[in-house]
Amino acid sequence: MKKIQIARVTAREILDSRGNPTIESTVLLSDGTSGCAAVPSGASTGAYEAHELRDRETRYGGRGVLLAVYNVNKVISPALCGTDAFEQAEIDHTMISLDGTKNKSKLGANAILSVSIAAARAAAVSLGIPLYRYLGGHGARMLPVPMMNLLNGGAHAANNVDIQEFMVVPHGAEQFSEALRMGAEIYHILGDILKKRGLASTVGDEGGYAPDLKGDEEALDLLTEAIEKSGYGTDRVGIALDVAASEFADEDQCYKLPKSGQIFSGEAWIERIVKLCDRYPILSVEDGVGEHDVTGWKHLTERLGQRIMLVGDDLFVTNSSRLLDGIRGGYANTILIKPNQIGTLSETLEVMDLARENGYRTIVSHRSGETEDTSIADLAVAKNAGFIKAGAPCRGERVAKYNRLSKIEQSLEFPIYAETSRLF
Ligand code: 2PG
Ligand code: MG
Repeated sequence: MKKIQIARVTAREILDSRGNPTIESTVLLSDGTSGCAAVPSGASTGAYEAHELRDRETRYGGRGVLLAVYNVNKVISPALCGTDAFEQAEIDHTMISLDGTKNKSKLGANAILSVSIAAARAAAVSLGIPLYRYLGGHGARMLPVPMMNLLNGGAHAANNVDIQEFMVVPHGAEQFSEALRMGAEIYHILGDILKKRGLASTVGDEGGYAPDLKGDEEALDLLTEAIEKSGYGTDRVGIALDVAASEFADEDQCYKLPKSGQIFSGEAWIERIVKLCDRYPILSVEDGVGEHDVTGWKHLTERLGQRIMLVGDDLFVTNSSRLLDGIRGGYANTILIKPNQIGTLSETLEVMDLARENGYRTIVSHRSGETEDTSIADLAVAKNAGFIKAGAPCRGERVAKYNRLSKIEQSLEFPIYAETSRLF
């Protein structure tokens, strides 16, 4: 059989869902097939994430990505030309060594990841199979439980709410498409409740409503009311929070909420989270404490680790060595998976395997600045991740991921919906 090789890689600057530039790359193979991928961008980024290369000059207020585009066209493309298209590890390692830095700051993690995913897509197209099948083989048939962000706060909305994300989790559905319907119905019921109370029903970066509220409890009351009104009940639909506490944890591990102005000691802050989990049907808390607060993470895990998913986002940044610290230190029990935090597909797959081997759950995640790229949907199915968070069932760049999952579910002969109801 003739070897199929990478013939050329090209990149371009496109716009993301916030109107900021980002990079899209196309990998062309020697058999004439090609694959394309675009990279998202975060607002509440972790300190240990791989480097997103920006031009830092006047265009787009310094956010242009022409340097990253240049790196793909002039540095990565010649280096990958002739590489076997099906050797994803070799493709990724060539780019990692070409970059040579620890955090991919020379070529840019955005440049490298766009090529890494585009190469996998091209290989799948060349074989005539979907991306999830190419990445996950025949064992890939589990649809993830969607965590849908219905109320936006923190760095994602210009309102007075400090917690970044209030999500509904329809884990008691029979199948993914039913979970999607449940989430969308609850979204509209919540919109009606907000309008009736004279609260704003305009949306934030991830498509969730972003009204001014009296506090986090009001957000949780509203969400619980919408779940109850939908008729599905809180035994089939739970709540997940992304506190994004790294945004407001200070060096002494005090928590100073930027919008409400409240200040908590580390201990009082954990007590507050435990109370919220006791009072509301919360099943998952992401970044409940800050990324540097290892003591806080250990306490939180001792208090809640047996009954709540404690998710490390800024804490682990999709990085195997940081996850290993958590496994050895006994903190958190779930990892958020964002490919652009680490910068290649191979490293993303590796950390997902490490999590599974050590009993950590995985949630594949979008970024707050997204594109219409749907590769995270395929990734979630490929690795039987169990969960995906891709925002509200609103805004094209969010629903693109959910619609892709519905399509995958329809095309599978024996799809299964992550059977989490037994776990909660
Ligand atoms: C998060 C993400 C996605 P951002 O904190 O989990 O919801 O936000 O992309 O801004 O880091
Ligand atoms: Mg987060």
